[in-house]
Amino acid sequence: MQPRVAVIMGSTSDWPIMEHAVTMLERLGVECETRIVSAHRTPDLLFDYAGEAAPRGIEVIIAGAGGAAHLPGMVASKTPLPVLGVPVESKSLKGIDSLLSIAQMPGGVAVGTLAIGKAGATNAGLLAAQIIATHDADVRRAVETFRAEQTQKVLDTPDPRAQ
Ligand code: RP5
Repeated sequence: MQPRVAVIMGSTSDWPIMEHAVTMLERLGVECETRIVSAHRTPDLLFDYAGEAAPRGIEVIIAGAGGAAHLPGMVASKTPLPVLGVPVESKSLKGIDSLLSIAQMPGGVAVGTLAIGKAGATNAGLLAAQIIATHDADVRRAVETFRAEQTQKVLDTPDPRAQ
């Protein structure tokens, strides 16, 4: 199957967070590919990968990185595709550095910045599916079903002591 979403990250150390984006995409039936692409360690690969993503049929790029998290912004500078940035928690600054590095883009080059860590990766997968759902009825139904089930789960267990 042709992957529609690329889930990329700066290091294998980002995978325990970024796998939550993949889990959500799989749950919603959206094909994705995963790659290590580092802004600092493999800059030429970054440029090639970002430039070739749209011609290969990728529709959304999710990019996760920590610390001096330049990957999402640099990818966005080389592609017209929507780029969703996931700040990965760093050891020294708990991901605040990652968040600010990803969010503070100059006007004219957009990165949609998610929350730090697992929730951000999960929501990047969900948001990528919602972007695709604007022109794909199957993915739209999958998103609607996921949301309805999530709502019902909360309504079914109103007492926290019963969980
Ligand atoms: C960033 O540096 C990566 O995205 C990762 O979050 C961070 C640390 O990388 P490693 O030293 O663990 O490979 O580029």
